[in-house]
Amino acid sequence: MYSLTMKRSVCWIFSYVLIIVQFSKCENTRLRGVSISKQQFYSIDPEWFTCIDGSAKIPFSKVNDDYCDCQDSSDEPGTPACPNGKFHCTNAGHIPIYIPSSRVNDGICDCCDGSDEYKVGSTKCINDCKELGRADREQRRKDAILQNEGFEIRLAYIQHGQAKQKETEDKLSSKKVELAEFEQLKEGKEAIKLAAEEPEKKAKEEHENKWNEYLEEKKKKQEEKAATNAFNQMDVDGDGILTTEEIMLVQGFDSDKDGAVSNEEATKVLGGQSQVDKEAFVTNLWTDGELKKTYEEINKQVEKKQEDTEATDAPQPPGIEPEQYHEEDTAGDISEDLDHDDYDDYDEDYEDEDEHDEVDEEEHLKRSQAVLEAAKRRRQKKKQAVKEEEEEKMPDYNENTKKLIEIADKARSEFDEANNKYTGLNNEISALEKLQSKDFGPDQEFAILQDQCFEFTDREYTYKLCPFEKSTQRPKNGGAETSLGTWGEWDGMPGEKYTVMKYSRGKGCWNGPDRSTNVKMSCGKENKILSASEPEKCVYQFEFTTPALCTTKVNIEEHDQPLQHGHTEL
Ligand code: MAN
Repeated sequence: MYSLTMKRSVCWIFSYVLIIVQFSKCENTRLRGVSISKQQFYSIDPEWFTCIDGSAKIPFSKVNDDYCDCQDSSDEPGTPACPNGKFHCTNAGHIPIYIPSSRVNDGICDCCDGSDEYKVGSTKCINDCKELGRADREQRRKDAILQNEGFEIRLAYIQHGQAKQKETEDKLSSKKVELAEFEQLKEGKEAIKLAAEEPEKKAKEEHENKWNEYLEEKKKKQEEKAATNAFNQMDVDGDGILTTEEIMLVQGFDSDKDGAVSNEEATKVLGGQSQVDKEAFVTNLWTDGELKKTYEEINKQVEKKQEDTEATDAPQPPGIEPEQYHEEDTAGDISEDLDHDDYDDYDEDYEDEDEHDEVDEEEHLKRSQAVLEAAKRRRQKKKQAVKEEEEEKMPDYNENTKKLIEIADKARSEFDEANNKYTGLNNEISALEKLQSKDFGPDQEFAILQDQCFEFTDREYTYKLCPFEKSTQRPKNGGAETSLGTWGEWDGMPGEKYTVMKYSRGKGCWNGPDRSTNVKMSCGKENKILSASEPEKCVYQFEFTTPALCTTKVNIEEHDQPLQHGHTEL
């Protein structure tokens, strides 16, 4: 038993030594600057070498003799002799690479094993491939762990996204059912509303018509009153007949402004007649012709004159002499402004010149003031009365109409409520449909990013990305946000569609395009903006990592192994 084990061990050791010897031999015979995979071209004939492209056949001694013979540079893999030559660094323990053969023996260490600087007396390079390889493997291991963590997160994202998608679908179909129900309800409420509004409208119209009739009647009466007053005012002899002679006394009818009212002018005022009675005046002349307008104009002027007179503190008899007024004159228009009371006072004061002389100046002034103030008060009172009359409000509706309004109000508010709910539901459906139309990736893995925003701040700006919504920029030290685009589409190369997001139609750039953003996405354990830049004016680029793109699970053990020769050959 013992001897058998011993024998086996000796055999193993022997084989191992043999392998090492063989490998060393192989390494020893490997030509400088040639990779294992290309070694075969140099081992065919020990005497002759055929250029790899077949362009020439040269004695083997001319290989690596620092003179370029082959067009494809294959005779000088280990020297800088050929212009396009490539030198292979074995870099045992790390990653083998090719370097341009011009870098061989140039005094700079390019290969981590130092094999590119072999000339005697040239730079001494240290071989740090093992350390670099170890660090590289460590880094790759870490990356792989992160990628695997990202992969697990991605699975959770997929679950979340698919659940969300289902939730949206379910919500949408139940909202649609609800909408159909509400549509019916809304239509029912609308019919009730219309039915209730019909009698309400009728009753209100009836009430309002009555009110308007009343107003019209009132207006008519006012007009008649104004006409009667005007008539009485001008009918100075009070005989109930207005003659051209009487009209000629009213200065305001002097239409050609020649200083006197002519017979023609007066006749025209009376509608071509020489006289009219009160009834004809009130019912026809006043309302038909220009008379009313002219008369009102005269009144205005009188009123203005009166005010001017008050302002200069000197009561003057206006356009028509006080004695011309008839007793019947009671309200409105000229008569109001030229109120008898004023003129009674005025007359009393001025009746007897001698007496007047005796009135002391101060007393006279006081009386004048009192007259003016009384007139002013009366005018204000009149204006107030007119205003109140104009503002007379329509009386409340009767009880029956009020009841109908109440019923219609209730029907309206119930319809409004149903209608608002219907509109609200419609909006919810539109929002859900919009959400559903967004492409959250083949497995819904990007859905998680919706409703989240990410920021990145550089020297000048804070950039914000709200995936599937918008991209913005705002000055770091405060100021308004500028749109760098709203969600457009996935814009990756064919086969990599989901690696670039495009946001377009942002704020217009002065002398440039509308701002837009491309988001380059890659696998990472976190959702994060790594960088933001503006490679072209108003075209922005973000680098963004997300677990949603960690699509493969890596075998961590593989990362502990040095990379195989040829793995990264150029
Ligand atoms: C702002 C920013 C910049 C942009 C210029 C273009 O300053 O949006 O990113 O380059 O406008 O005028």
